[in-house]
Amino acid sequence: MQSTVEAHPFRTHDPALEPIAARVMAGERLGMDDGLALYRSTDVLAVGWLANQVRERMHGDLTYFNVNRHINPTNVCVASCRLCAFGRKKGDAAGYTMALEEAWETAASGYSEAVTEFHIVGGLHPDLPFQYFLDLVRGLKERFPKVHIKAFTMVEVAYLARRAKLSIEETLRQMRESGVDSMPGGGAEIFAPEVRSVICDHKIDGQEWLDTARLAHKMGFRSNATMLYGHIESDADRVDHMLKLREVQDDTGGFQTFIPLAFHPENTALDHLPVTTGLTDIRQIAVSRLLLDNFAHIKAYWQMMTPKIAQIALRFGADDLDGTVVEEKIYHDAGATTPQGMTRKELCRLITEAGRVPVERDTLYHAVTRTEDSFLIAV
Ligand code: V47
Repeated sequence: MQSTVEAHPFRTHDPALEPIAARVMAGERLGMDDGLALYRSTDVLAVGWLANQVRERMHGDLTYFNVNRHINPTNVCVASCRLCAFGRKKGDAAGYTMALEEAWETAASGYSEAVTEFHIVGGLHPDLPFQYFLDLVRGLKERFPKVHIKAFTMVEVAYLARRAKLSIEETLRQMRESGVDSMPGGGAEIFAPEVRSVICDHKIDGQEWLDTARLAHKMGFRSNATMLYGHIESDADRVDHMLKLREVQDDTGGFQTFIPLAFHPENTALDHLPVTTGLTDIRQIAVSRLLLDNFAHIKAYWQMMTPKIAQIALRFGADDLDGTVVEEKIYHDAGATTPQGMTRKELCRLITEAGRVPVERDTLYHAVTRTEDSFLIAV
């Protein structure tokens, strides 16, 4: 893809950005101090301009989206994370756990376009055996053999391994055998221990999350990576989080896309915190694109940042939009007012009106070609 760098010389009123810009243009790697300068710069448009250069160098105008469906089999969770409005203690009247038939019906329901991906995550249930999750996935594969199953965060994998008294490797092996194709990026939150101990003290620590991802990649799984920002973390914690992901990526190449997730405080134990602003969200997209030079994709999760901000993010470094989703629970329990799902047509409109070219992809970023009848859901 032709670079537009020469045609548009970089201009900024922030001298701290000049040396960073020179390195970005030369394709050199940025570090902690650069990350801090990007967060602290008063010239957010210049930061976005630089991220857009990298985005266009990598993908031109191409913007990826997929037709997926989220399935959350249970919200019962032992973790009680302060960041979370979704989880419920066992015995809570608002807790739910889907019977297997119900989960399979959910997969088939509520959408007229053929999904290419099921995204499955849920609470850390104290009683559900590992076999339930294996049966859930196996049943989905039997009913929807062509649909890619992206299931279980590194946190769930580690929890299921502990409960089943299996090694992480054996747990991943059995997951693969049952039909899990790749893993979503959730549960990473912020790796810094002093932040993690406040927002999600019962989850695996950051190092275990990274080690589990590394092992999964070495076994041939692809996964995504996330970062939860906009709560009590510092700029340095965010940069540190992304540099740790970059280090694993140097080793494995297994991460597909990075998804910064803005904290939604409503109905959580941290509901005194303010919500992030639009500028914080698009700056985060830009800094992600600039620091994560070995990640092919940066995803704007419209459920979290609203379709309007997600559209702007496509000019600040993002090249990837998640997805039709159909029924989102985690953000909506935390007060999100965005729609629960979006059609393929609406996603294409968002992308085209941002001056970009929509490409429907599958989970592994192969372009999807549709025929008329492929819009009917396979049951
Ligand atoms: O891990 C939970 C976050 C994540 C809140 O891999 C919250 O393609 C904000 O990981 N406010 C789950 N965030 C969602 C997730 C995800 C989403 C879209 C695509 C992919 C992918 C992964 O949501 C959790 C946590 O970081 N979260 N509660 C909250 N109140």
